[in-house]
Amino acid sequence: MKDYKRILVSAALPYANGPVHVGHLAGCYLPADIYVRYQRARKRDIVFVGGSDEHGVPITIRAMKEGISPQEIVDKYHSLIKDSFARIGISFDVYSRTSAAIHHETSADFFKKLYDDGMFEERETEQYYDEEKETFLADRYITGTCPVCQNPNAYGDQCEKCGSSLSPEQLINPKSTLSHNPPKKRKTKHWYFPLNEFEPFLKEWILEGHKEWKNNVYGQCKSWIDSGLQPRAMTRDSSWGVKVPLPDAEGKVLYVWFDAPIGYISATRELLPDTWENYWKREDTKLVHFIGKDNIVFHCIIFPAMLKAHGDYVLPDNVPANEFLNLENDKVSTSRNWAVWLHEYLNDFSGCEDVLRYYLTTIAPETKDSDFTWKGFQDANNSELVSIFGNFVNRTFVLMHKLCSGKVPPLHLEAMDDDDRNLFADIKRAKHTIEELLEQYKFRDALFEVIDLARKGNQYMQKKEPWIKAKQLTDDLAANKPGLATAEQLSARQSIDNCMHVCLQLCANLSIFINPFLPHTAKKMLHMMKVVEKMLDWENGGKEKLLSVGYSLRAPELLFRKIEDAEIAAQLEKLQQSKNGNVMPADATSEDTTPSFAPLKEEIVYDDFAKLDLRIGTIVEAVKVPKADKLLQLTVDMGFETRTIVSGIALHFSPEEIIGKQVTVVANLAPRKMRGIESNGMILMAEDAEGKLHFMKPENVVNAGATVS
Ligand code: B3M
Ligand code: ZN
Repeated sequence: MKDYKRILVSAALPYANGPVHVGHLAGCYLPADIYVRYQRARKRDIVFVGGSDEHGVPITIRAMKEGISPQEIVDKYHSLIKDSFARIGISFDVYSRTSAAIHHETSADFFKKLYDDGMFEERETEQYYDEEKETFLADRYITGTCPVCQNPNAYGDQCEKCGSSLSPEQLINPKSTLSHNPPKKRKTKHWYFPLNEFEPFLKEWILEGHKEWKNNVYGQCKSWIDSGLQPRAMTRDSSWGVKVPLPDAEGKVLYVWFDAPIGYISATRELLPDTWENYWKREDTKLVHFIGKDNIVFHCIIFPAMLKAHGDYVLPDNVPANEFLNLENDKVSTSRNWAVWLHEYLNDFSGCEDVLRYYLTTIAPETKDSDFTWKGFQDANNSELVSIFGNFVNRTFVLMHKLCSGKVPPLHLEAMDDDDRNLFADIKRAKHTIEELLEQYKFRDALFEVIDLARKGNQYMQKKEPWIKAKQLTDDLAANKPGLATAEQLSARQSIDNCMHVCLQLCANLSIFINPFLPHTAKKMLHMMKVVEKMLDWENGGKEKLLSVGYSLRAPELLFRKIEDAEIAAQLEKLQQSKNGNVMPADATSEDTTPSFAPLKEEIVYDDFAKLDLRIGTIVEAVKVPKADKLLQLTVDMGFETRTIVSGIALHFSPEEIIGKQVTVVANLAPRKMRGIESNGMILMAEDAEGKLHFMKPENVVNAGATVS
């Protein structure tokens, strides 16, 4: 391992076109924060940079749709995101933004340097243009009929129906999704970065030099490199972004993935105007990028190639990217509002910041996709945080006040037994294990070690039962038994003292170990122990004498509260409303969307399937449900009867356009009241990658009431 003098940590810059959700948090912000807090506690020279990504097509489109300027969009979300990060305790040293002047300057200079070095190739190509909206169109913003399967809603890059990958030229009757007019071809000039020329370097540097990177990261890099690298355009036609710093570049801006990673450099400059170069240009800096898996290619291939081309900068030592976090067995979808938004969580569970940090770390998608469930969240809180960690700390403090008048009792060396010594040894061992795991970016396992140590504390106390010994002493006193062996009483007293002493030193150690993960909790513990923050220095971990004998401590305060079933039910209900079509206005799609698929639900047997009664019905009437903009009240002819079904599709279809359509109905679903209307059944829909809904209907018209099996 290299001997590094300083560490620079970055966390991906979130697009400022929507709030952040728990998937983002688990994917990169929490692991980055845990790593940084741990390194800070070790007194390492470390800087943690972040900021909002405020350029790119999704932001301009969003602004156009809302009829406001891109700046207004990013202002709104930048503050919201920054504030949410602060509240959950992501301890950035600087949280900047790519619309900042310093970033425009930094990224334009970077581009100019590469340009002056003759790095770019200028190419003229023809691209689709929307004349009404006066903008070039990214492939995704053109739709038309698929030449392969005739699907009328294929995208310019892919047909979601037959899976063919397409280019806009192949679409029949292409239309702009912005104006719905046919787009026109226009000549345009762009600057291409010759990624292909960096292939030998990347092969050597990653495939040979970084075999220690996580399997998912290394694997993705390898498959990219193996499939051959192409020159990539590093500029776009747009009025929103960093202007291309060349005289003949009117209307051109830097490609968002060119300037965004440079945002890490700009943020460091903003924080340390005089010394930022130490962190970027000295070989003894360890640069670590925390990101989600959809950003791997940009951080492991494109940005390093840019840094290499520039020549002055260090390259990342590691990019510990995480996989995705799903939600209640379904992929997170911002357009469908299938997400747990961080700012909403913080409002709904005020004071429970660390509970989310805890749960997300225990289910972190470190090696494969994982699943957030509200039940899992509740269990993690109630049966781990409350019952193990909180319980141990609370019992220790309560008993210390009851049995030792609130003061740290002495440790009677002559009365120490194996249990006492073993627990001290466990503390020391845990420290080393946690350290090793954190250095290897294994946050989930490291947190497990901390909880396990608290569990050992509980077992120790349970075995020692100081309360029984205390009762013995009081009983003796009350009975005023003369002639009782004093030695026994002395031994009872010593056993109580030793147990409470050891437990208190364990509490102090636990506060040090839990601090990187649950900083709010560590702070509460400091307060209870009446010690200063300095005690949390990592080097104090493993010590046996953190709290001095005779020192009086504060009364206990509960670290965690129980989370009630009703709170969980309320969250599930909120999510369910999204299923019913409560679509989030934020179109928080990223520019380079990799299609991802919902994970398979758990296996069922035929009998489970056979319980479903699926029927074909015909919609005969449809009206909007008053005061519920997502709901339509449908009257469906089921052949054997006519039913009312409430469906959350009002944002996708107008009542007129669906009358007469055949649909598939779950006919034996128990009735449910929605907005006071009883809904008898459910209409099946398919959802495409853009979150658009499609009816599931028979290929040819069949009689209403026909069974589906
Ligand atoms: N904004 C994409 C994303 O949020 C992008 C990351 C930039 S990191 C330099 O997933
Ligand atoms: Zn197709």
